[in-house]
Amino acid sequence: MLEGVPSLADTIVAPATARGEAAIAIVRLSGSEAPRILQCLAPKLSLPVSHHLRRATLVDAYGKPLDDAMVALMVAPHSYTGEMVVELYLHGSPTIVDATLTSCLAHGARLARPGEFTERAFLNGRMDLAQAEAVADLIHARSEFERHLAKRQLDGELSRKIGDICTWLEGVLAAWRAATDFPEQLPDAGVEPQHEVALEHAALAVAELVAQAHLEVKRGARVVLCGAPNVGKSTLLNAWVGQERVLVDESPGTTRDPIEVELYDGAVRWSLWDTAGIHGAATGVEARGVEMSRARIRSADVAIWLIEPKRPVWPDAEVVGPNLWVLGSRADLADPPTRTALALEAAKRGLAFLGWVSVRAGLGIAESRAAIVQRLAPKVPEGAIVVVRERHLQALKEAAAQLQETQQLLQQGGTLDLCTLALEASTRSLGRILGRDVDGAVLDRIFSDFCLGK
Ligand SMILES: Nc1nc2c(ncn2[C@@H]2O[C@H](COP(=O)(O)OP(=O)(O)O)[C@@H](O)[C@H]2O)c(=O)[nH]1
Ligand SMILES: [Mg+2]
Repeated sequence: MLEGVPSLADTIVAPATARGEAAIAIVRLSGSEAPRILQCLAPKLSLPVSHHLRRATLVDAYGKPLDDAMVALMVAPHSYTGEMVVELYLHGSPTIVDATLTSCLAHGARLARPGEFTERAFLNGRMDLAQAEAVADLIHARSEFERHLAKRQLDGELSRKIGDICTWLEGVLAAWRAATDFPEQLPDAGVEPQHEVALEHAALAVAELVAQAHLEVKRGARVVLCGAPNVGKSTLLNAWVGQERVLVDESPGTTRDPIEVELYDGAVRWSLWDTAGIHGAATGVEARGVEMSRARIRSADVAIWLIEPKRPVWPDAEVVGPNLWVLGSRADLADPPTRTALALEAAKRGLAFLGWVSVRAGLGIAESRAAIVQRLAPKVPEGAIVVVRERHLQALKEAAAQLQETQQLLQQGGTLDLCTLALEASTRSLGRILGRDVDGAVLDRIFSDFCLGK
């Protein structure tokens, strides 16, 4: 075996709980040597029955008492990784965890890489790649919606859908291959109406998955607060966040660098950027701030342009677009007719108007935030399968294009060979979502995103 290359034959160990003082800390071992290492750690303990908790006195690498712990053995293949797994439930002290790890290493275990337990679960067929990714999504979920989607993906909802589509396509492929391989035995074989139906079904199912992709669920929608200087952008950001995150001042040009905060509202994760006020007369470092604001607006999912009633500055043509919404700020400075007139003016300019807010008077702060969140919330039909990963969306788009190519070839009377090639490509693209024929570098990238011990 190559030096330094991690091997599936190794027994791996890692803390399964976050580092720090806690009620308990869990250390997990996986691999064929796990039961033996458990016996080294707990010499007085007879080997436990699988999936039963036992109390045990653990000893360190020198045989000295280490901790009074609970331990469990999960006999292969009925474990997370599909291998022999041992879990040690220790008193939650980092020093106990360290001594336990040292002892495991002394008895032949190797420290796991991030995500290596889940990678083994995948390699041992305990879950497919989409499910393994869902494990990471579940752990990183910040909103109830994300958690819900990750759980459904972990339960195999997306995998079953992809598996079904692959099965339809493989049925067609099998018939086409037989017809090309044995033309003399199957003289009439070739493209049959049911094949075209299957392809159409598959194309529709893939298109539906693409249409229901919501990558912003995972990364959060990027929202930018923008407008002229001194309209109350920074004040509003602080009010929404509930603490003084950015500087506010009555002199214009206080905010220069874009500043980001992360917000969570039920199903919606969003990041909010404060930006430098946009105006034509900026020079020097301020002008650079203005350019950064414009760049932020271009890359944002949504831009909220604040206008204030005393000197309303409307967004210029460079920033206006479907993702720019207008919010009235410093509402306390205007009477209701002025506010109504400005709201009408926004409508006349074809701008989506969210309402009025005054941080000073404490008006509309929660409401304006709620209005934004409501518009950001993914519109997902009940029960729809939602794709949240770029990797999945990419593979689905490729599969859709290859399916379309197959259908076009059929219509244009292309040879069965060519149709088969295009259809095979499509099936491979879909299979990659489940981890079929995925190369090691891609796996490394996926699993290195995991935390240690998962
Ligand atoms: N009257 C009034 N003044 C406000 C309100 N919000 C902010 N201001 C003031 O407007 C000035 C500019 O605020 P700031 O948040 O720094 O604006 P920015 O330049 O757009 O970020 C400050 O003096 C704030 O105190 C408000 O709701 N009403
Ligand atoms: Mg500011």
